[in-house]
Amino acid sequence: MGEAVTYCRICEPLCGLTATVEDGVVAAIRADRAHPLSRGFACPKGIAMTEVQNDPDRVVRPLRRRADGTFEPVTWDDALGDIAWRLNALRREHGGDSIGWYFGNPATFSYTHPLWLNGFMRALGSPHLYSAGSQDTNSRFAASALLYGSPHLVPLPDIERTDFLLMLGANPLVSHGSLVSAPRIRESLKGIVERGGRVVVGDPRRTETARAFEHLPIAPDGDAWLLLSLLNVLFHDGLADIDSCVRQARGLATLRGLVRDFPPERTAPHSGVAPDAARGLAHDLASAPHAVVYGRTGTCLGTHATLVAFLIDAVNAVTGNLDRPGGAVFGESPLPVDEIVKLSGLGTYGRTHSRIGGFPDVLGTFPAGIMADEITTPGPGRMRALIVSAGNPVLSVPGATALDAALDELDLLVCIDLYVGETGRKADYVLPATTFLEREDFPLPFLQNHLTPYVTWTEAVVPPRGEARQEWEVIDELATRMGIGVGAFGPQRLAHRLGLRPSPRLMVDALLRSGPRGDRFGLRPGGLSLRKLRKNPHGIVLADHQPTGRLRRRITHPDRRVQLAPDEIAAEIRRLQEAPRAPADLPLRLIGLREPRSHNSWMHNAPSLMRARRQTARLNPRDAARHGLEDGALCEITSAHGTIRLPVTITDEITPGVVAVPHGWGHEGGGWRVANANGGVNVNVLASPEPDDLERLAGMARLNGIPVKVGPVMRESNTEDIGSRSGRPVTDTGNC
Ligand SMILES: Nc1nc2c(c(=O)[nH]1)N[C@H]1C(S)=C(S)[C@@H](COP(=O)(O)OP(=O)(O)OC[C@H]3O[C@@H](n4cnc5c(=O)[nH]c(N)nc54)[C@H](O)[C@@H]3O)O[C@H]1N2
Ligand SMILES: Nc1nc2c(c(=O)[nH]1)N[C@H]1C(S)=C(S)[C@@H](COP(=O)(O)OP(=O)(O)OC[C@H]3O[C@@H](n4cnc5c(=O)[nH]c(N)nc54)[C@H](O)[C@@H]3O)O[C@H]1N2
Ligand code: SF4
Ligand SMILES: [Mo]
Repeated sequence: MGEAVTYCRICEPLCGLTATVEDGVVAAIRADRAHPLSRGFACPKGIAMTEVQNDPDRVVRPLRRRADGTFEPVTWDDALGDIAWRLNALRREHGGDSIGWYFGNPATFSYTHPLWLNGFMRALGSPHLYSAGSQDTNSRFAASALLYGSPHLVPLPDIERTDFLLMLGANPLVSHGSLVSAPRIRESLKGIVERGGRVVVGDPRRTETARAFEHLPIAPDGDAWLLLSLLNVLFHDGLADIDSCVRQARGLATLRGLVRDFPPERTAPHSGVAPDAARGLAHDLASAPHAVVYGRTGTCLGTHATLVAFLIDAVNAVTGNLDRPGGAVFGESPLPVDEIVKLSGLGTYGRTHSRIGGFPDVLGTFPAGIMADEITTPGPGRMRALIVSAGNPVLSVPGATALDAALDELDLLVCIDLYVGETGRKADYVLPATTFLEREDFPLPFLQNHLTPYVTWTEAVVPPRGEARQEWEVIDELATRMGIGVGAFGPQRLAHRLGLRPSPRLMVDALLRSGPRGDRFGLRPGGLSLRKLRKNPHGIVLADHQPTGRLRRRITHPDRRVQLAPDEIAAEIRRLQEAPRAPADLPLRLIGLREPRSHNSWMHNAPSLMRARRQTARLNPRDAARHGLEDGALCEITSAHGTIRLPVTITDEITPGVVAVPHGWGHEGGGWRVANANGGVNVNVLASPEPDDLERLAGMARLNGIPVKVGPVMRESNTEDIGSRSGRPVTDTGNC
């Protein structure tokens, strides 16, 4: 029996874990008390990773789908041989751009997986790269590209030093923080109040976080209006930090003009925030010694997500809080990230546009919401094969019904996953991936998100179960069989084709050593190297806080100034005002919510997380009464695109006019038996499958603020039950 120190890769704080290993098997996971940041904290999901690791339902051998829909085990050699042959046949006949890849959220927690798949797609010359980003953060990256020239320059809320945090559409007491890595974030937030400061939580639901601090109820999709009104008041009442803006930015006068027509009286009907409250908020933000606005998924999944992300930074800039301690700070990585992004050409926004819908790429990816149309629309560049790694788009993207159907039209679907899930059950092959406990790792994309600069390295805790392989190994082998070179850089691809393969860990070592804190290969003793990280298994804290005052050097616009009034944003503000009203027969707005014991769609097979739980729709008492619903009754929720049925939970935590339903439920994957048995429905059948309904600037899925109606289920019939269970639209719904 032994103990291995590692870190959790389920969500962004990356808490330290200690695994007890018996005979090469993980027997238990505990929080790592010696981790300098998480200091003995781990949530139930992290602990339950033991159950995922040892799950009898896990895929541990390559599987091939038989004609009857069941799966049979095959060898890696057979699977990869056939996949390579079929992909090459498609390339010959239709070109490399007939092959697509969707990578899901867990992919970004591996230091190798995203790099290798990017290299593979580049080698194919295919633009069909999709990710969970268009359901998550791409609006943030697009806004950063407009503001700073670099999509990867994402500001962090400096919650350790701020006096006033306005948090929009985030629930860190459940999510544990996103686009900011801060283990023990609850304590950090409490610290603001203990210092005499305030935390205001703008959310349509009185969430766990809102309850712990001050709740500002806001209308779904109302954030752009609220932020425009805050800017309006800041300018109108002479609260703008003009000196700071003049030093840092350009376009201030234009921005001022753009927000002139948005006094709080005008925005209140849209934002749901009373004029006095909006005014007070603007004054409080301006007068706090250090203040910051931070927005997360609740602000990213609406109609104007990029505009909202942009306005958040604009408020931070105009109050003089951008790139300041206690404001919005730009994290630095111990790797030369800016240089890597520049050299690899990975930091793109709008360099190419999608075949369907003409959407700009964000970091080389197109919106996942167009995948169904890319598969079904004939013509050059039609997507005919799709590889899905660490993703479950059938449950996670908008217009789930359309995607589910479109997958049947593919010539080849391959999933690299831990389970046969709802997407995998449609696949020709499901290839077994290692869990994070079975791979070495380095928190590459999160290094600059740590509020307390920190770096770590972990070795694999146990060997892969069965025949599971790491994604990069699968990609490498597939590329070799296809006769293409893998690599983000041209020379790397050439080297790969010539059989030269520096190991990923060698790559990390070289980047660390040559990075800003590196040992420069011995020239700077005590500097970072992989060897040093391996000697410090709990990781190394690099500084107390992220540095500030260096933004100018990192902005890549030619004038090195924050652009406060790009044309795209002016156009988006016009579109906001022209947005059509929701149909009168769909009077409620649907939003999502995350639960402490779920993780998107993939932890529902862990028995300890599923005890006494079911998916319900949360509704305000007023709306429940109005629509004839009692607590626990089955209700029907209908949008313009589909219908689902769920039991109702009546709670005054929901703002009137809003329904909240968690996503990630509705399992009917071939493999996960516990998940399948727990019922629930796929809420994303209610979201629009139409590319025209995606947000314009980043192709963001509109998963929050969907117009719906709610009513009791009056009549039962078997077909309708199957429809709701599988998340397919129920056709006969005439009882709402
Ligand atoms: N309505 C609504 N929809 C949403 C959201 C919402 O708030 N509301 N949120 C969106 C967000 S933020 C996200 S990130 C997406 C997530 O969307 P996806 O990433 O598409 O879906 P997940 O449910 O995270 O599925 C992850 C898959 O990866 C597998 N997996 C886990 N670990 C590994 C690994 O190490 N390697 C491999 N190869 N596979 C692994 C799991 O078994 C699972 O099948 O959902 C989005 N969808
Ligand atoms: N337990 C758990 N933790 C997770 C996950 C999980 O599934 N479960 N998923 C992980 C992932 S992939 C991500 S991306 C992060 C997300 O991290 P967060 O964004 O912090 O988490 P959410 O709970 O989605 O918070 C979004 C909030 O926005 C609110 N909201 C909805 N619509 C609007 C709106 O129009 N305006 C405003 N202002 N608010 C709105 C919702 O009520 C919700 O409280 O969480 C991560 N952590
Ligand atoms: S909070 Fe996230 S990173 Fe920490 S233990 Fe839980 S799942 Fe893992
Ligand atoms: Mo996410």
